[in-house]
Amino acid sequence: MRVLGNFEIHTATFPKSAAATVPFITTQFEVPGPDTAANSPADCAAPTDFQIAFNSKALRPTAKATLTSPSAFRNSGLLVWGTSHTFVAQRPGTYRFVCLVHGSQMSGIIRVAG
Ligand SMILES: [Cu+2]
Repeated sequence: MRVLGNFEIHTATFPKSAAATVPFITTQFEVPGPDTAANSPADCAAPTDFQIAFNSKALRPTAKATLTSPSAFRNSGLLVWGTSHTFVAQRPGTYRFVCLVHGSQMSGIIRVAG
């Protein structure tokens, strides 16, 4: 399965449930070292240190692009115009994927026959 970038940004991410566990955008409080989670500027000692950031787990492709289990996390990373990502199905099953940018409304199913 090859997914192509187009005029918007997308990801192709397995499984579909990743839409609930891997946010595309995260919010945080800038501190020395790893930043800490914050829901709003009010959570920060200095409100100007509140940040909205892209989640690197959503942006980067996974090292493996093989579909071996419907529950295994596989991610194309960010797809933009002119880019593509290829997944290789290695085991039969029903694989549900989602776009982490657009959420569960942008999803699909691949059925791999045995
Ligand atoms: Cu999308």
